[in-house]
Amino acid sequence: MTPTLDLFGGDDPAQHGRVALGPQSVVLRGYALPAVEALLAGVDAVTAQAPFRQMVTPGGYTMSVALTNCGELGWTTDARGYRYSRIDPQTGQPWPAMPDAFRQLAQDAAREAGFPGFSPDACLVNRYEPGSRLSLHQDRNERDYGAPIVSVSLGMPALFLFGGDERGDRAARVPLFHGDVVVWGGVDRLRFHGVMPLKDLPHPRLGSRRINFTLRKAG
Ligand code: MD3
Ligand code: FE
Repeated sequence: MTPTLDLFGGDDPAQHGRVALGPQSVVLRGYALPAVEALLAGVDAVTAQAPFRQMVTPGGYTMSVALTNCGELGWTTDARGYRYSRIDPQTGQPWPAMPDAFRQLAQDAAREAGFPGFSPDACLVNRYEPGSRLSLHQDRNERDYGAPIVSVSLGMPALFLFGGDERGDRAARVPLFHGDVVVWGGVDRLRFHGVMPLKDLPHPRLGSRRINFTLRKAG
């Protein structure tokens, strides 16, 4: 009997819609779907303690994306620069604990992508509304570029821009949908990336919002 070419991973749900973006970055389509309600409960618990807010860049622009953090370390920006901090500058309190559902999903996805033993200490939660965008940037505020970054997309779809190691490199456009998880590491860790202005395509569960959270080893 001739085996069928296993283009789509057959019956293994872990292989469902796996799209390579680079040598060491992969989209796991719908990987977060079974955990969505637990993840949204986590977002609500975090934002009850540390509300979404729009921060100002060192260049003086107010970001169109609103953000908050959970975990030991949180990413912030102000007129003095970008950095990770243990204290939320808005509340003066430590950032809320990282929900177990976030940590577990990130660990599983990282292992799936070839990064076993991922133990994040920081989670940046971004909230997009129609028109919100993120211009091309690198994530360079983490101490150790050896650890991957795991990103989880919920709500409205976004067109993600995935560039190269230099700002001017041509960027691929990759749609990211509700429930998609992306893992970025190794040689892809410092690639420029961004998000195109969001269209208003209301999502049945989240309305005119997109939530993206990224789990990182920052310290
Ligand atoms: C590629 N967030 O928070 S997640 C960010 O959809 C950020 O909110 C975007 O970029 C968002 O910094 C994209 C995907 C992502 C995160 C980190 C990366 C892609 C990455 C680091 C290196 C290369
Ligand atoms: Fe980024």
